[in-house]
Amino acid sequence: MKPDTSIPQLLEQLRDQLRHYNYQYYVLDDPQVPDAEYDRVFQQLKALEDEHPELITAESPTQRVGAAPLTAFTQVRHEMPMLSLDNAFSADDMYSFEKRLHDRLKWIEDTPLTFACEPKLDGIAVSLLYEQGRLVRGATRGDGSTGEDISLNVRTIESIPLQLMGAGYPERLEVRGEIYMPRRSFTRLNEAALKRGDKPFVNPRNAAAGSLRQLDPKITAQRSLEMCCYSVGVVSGGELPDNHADILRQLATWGLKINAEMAVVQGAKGCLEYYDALSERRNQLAYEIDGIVFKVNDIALQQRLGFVSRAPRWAIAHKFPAQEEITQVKAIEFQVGRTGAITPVARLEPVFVGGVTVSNATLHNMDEVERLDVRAGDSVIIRRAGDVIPQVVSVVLERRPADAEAVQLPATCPVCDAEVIRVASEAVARCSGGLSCGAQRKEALKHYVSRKAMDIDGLGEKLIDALVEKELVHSPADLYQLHHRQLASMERMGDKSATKLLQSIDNSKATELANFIYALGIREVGEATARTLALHFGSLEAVMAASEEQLQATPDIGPVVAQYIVSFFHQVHNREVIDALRQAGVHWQDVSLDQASQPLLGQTWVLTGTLEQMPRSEAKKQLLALGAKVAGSVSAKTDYVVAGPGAGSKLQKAEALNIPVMDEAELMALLTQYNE
Ligand code: JCF
Repeated sequence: MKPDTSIPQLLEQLRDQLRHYNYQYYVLDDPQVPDAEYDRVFQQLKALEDEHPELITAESPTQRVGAAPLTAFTQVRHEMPMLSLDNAFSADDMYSFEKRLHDRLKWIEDTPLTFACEPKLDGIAVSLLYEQGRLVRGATRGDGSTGEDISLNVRTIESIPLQLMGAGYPERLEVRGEIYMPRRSFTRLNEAALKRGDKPFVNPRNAAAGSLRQLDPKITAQRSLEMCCYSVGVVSGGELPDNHADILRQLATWGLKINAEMAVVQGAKGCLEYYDALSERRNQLAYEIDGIVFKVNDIALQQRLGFVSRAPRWAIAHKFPAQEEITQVKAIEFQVGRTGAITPVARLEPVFVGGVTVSNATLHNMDEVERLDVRAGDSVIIRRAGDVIPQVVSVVLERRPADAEAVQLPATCPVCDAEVIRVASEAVARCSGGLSCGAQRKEALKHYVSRKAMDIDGLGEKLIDALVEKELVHSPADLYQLHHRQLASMERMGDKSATKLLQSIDNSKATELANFIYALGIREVGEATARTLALHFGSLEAVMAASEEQLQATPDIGPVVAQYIVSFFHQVHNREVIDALRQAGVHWQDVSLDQASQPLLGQTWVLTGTLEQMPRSEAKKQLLALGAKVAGSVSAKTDYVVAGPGAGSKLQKAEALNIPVMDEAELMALLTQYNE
């Protein structure tokens, strides 16, 4: 401490520094110092405040959490009502909106109106009141006139400044915006809830609402909420710019978070272009949005336009197609997969949701059916967000028919009548019929012909179903015995397509060991494991002869998979099918030992961040020696990313592309294993 710095001054310096770091991190999404630096300054401030408790202020960054739980929320009357928005659902609605504005304003200029646009966040509308730059109150919108005082909860949200930055803010300033939960935080929260056996939140909006409605601010503090500001309410003792976009930019200079996608466009045409561009990126945003808000940018024009009932005439929300819809469950059926897994599926009254018509939704397993307590006849909420498969999120219990019965796992397979077995430790129930079960045979065949397996073109699902049902095909080996006449007589098959199909069945005879192993459909043996087996053992005979111990000695194969492999080859039926396939002419080249010593052949790796146990060049050399390619940037072609401390954009990209990431310890373990 410099001798001329007083304690109060030093305290304020530390607080300002923390506010600045916080602003960079939470508002700009652009941290400039490591977390450790923030923690250091925070601890320094905390220690100094502990020595001088009389100098603690409510705006100190140390004061965000720690308040005692409330017993109830108090009501807050909004000085200016918090409005809702009119909706538009089509381009036509947007042109009508523009026309209404032109008519009312008697707009005769030949330039279109200017609009401010931003994504409409799916969260909870709140009001923040700043007096002399200090946050004095946070309130929910409630019914627009009266909300609840959630001051203690909003104070825990790091993107909400307790003290405005800079200068020039009005003496009283009410800022309005949306508190929301970013997708990542939502996923993390629900994963944790499921792990504890708690009920997950249905969507990020409910999670945000539930987190804000906590009487104990310590719970809110753990929920990673954010706030984005979109307008002002009460403003006194100061001036703001004369247009909406500049007002928001002004708020940003005071440390308030505004939406990074905010833009200014001309006319309904410009609005629609913005809408289309953002629709494309909707699923890549860090948060969920349900549309775009367009506002007449000029505040003087907004004032001339005024309000109708509860909504401003000068704004509109152009909604995206809904991602949640309500529909009815017609039935709950059980499907049998390739490995016998019995999956409950909800057959739905078709419903348009998330841009497609959905008529089925998987219920995953009986645990999920029990968790949801979903029954035939129920009204359910279906959600299809992004490209994710449709989910049943909840049952609307008040609409349940009186006679709806709870779903039971069938005792026998719905296809082959064999016993259904549910291992206590597993969520999945299985048909014990094996390949005597028609459903498993069909699925095994579909897998066998699939592109990454034997790649037989022209053998679609329907045709396989028909071939199995007509008993023309029992096992993959039967495919190679099919005659032109049999194929041509199948529904929707002609002379030509039969010839083509026979040709591609014939072509599939020349294959590779890894493809063949994968095509066998051994439980848990995917493409990568099949390749590992091929490269490590070199021949099918060697794989078939391998013990569980030998299998486990190869990378990526644990005790469970090893057991599946051994038991697969142990079954007489499977050995017979393999023999028959080879008899029919299916063949491949064994993998030479040279290649076998290159288990990473064909894989692309990326190293990023700092490695501490060996120089990056050495790690690269070893990976190359094992047959991998080592690339400098992450792309969809990357197989693995090794990330050390300080990894940045490459790691982010890998996560975005769902590429497996390992740390240095995992890499070392892998290298050791291969080099033994
Ligand atoms: O992001 C939102 N949910 C959002 C809601 C954005 C806005 O600009 C809004 C709003 C509700 C009312 N503007 C108004 C006037």
